[in-house]
Amino acid sequence: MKNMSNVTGSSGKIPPMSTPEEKTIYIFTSEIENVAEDKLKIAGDYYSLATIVANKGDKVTVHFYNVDDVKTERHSFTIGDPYKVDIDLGYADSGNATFTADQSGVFTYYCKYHLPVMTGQLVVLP
Ligand SMILES: [Cu+2]
Repeated sequence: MKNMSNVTGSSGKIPPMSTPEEKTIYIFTSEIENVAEDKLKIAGDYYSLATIVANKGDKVTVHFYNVDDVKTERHSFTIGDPYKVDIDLGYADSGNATFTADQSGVFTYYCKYHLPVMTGQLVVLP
């Protein structure tokens, strides 16, 4: 751990840890085989990527693919405030969304159709 007083500039403010960059993320729907969804009352679906890490200020583009083999199954990649992302896909569909990660913190992304299991975390480092 660096002594923070050494990294403050002449303005007295702590400079950003990195310069903003463009990040491109690819996420697929995925499924645990042989989950008896009706009996267990839970979905076996998940995202191919459980965590997205970005630095504050990054321009993040998410490409999301519904590769579910069930033709009636929809999936979404959704983040609430402050990013308000909603990629909602039918069978064999794909979509993308771009946002600037201007607020640091941990934000849940989730599929509207397969809660509580189909979730992940967007981590925006300060
Ligand atoms: Cu889903």
